[in-house]
Amino acid sequence: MKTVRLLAMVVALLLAGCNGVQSSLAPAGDQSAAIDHVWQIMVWTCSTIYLFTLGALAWAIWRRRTVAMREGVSRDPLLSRALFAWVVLVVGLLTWFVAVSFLADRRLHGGTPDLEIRITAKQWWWQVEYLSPEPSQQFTTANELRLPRDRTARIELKSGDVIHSFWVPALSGKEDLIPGYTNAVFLTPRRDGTFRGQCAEFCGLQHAHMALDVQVTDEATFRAWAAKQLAPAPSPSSTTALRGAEVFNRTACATCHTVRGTPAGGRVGPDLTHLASRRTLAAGALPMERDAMAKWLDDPQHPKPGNLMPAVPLSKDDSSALVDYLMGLK
Ligand code: HEC
Ligand SMILES: [Cu+2]
Repeated sequence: MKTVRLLAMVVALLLAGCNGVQSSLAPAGDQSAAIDHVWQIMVWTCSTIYLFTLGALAWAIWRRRTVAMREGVSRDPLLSRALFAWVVLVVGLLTWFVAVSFLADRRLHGGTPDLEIRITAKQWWWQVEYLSPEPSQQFTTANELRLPRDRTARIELKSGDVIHSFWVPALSGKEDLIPGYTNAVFLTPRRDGTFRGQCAEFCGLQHAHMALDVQVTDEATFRAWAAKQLAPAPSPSSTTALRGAEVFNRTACATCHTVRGTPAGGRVGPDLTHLASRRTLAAGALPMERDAMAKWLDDPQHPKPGNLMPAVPLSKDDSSALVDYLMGLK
């Protein structure tokens, strides 16, 4: 009974790994589907061969016990023919695997893009720029990637410091972001949803807290979002928020962060123009909530030790006003 329950748990865990927001086994786009296709072919072929080989081994052991012991080593010509056929089969399968992966690889980088995005990985967050031939149509955000369904996005990948790796398992395979070099991935999502991306190359202390929130929606929703992102930051809507804005611009915040439409133009940390429209704080380390924001400002080194934002000493009132201001940056 115990064994059965244990087995059931193992199977449940395995199946759980096949779904969810960060699984390459639940492909939500053309590129991940191409990779999944190769994976399915390989895993099923190899499993079949493995079982077949084990079966043959068991049969050989059984025969050795019963027949061969009595008759001595078999010189059956069928044996060498069978061996030859086996070699041909193995070489044939390997060649097929090579062809299948080659074709899948070509599918990963094809297509004419409908939109161009540049992602720059930094220790330990993602800068996301939506590019356009029209400079007035470009905007920058951070730690989230929104994509329209059934459109192909070409994503230029750069690094601001060390090597990182861009990986949204539900949409595509890994691609490194290398200092001084530009890589690219194509993403063609086919299913609405929220997916999780994760830096997949150890890049320092907070490598694990370097997540990317990916949201795929229909094109109209995407366009509405992009239009809002393009706009400058909303003006503070209360007196405390106004005071928060003043604190932000008076202290070190403004030297590291940009809030478009205000004097703050720093480029060290994430663009905060529409910060509160994101779902997480600090690359997935915290939820986008008032309390979490207060905690982050009070001591950024506590939830994300080693990250490159220092604690800025503020009075209690200034700090709470600052939270008001930031939570209003929708
Ligand atoms: C020395 C530069 C620096 C200063 C000064 C600084 N920050 Fe940051 N800030 C960063 C960096 C770098 C990050 C990204 C940290 C990470 O996620 O690893 C960040 C992240 C953030 C985030 C999370 C952004 C997101 O997209 O989730 C907020 C909010 C924030 N800072 C607000 C502030 C405020 C408010 C101040 C002033 C009290 C401030 N910062 C001062 C560098 C700075
Ligand atoms: Cu990284």
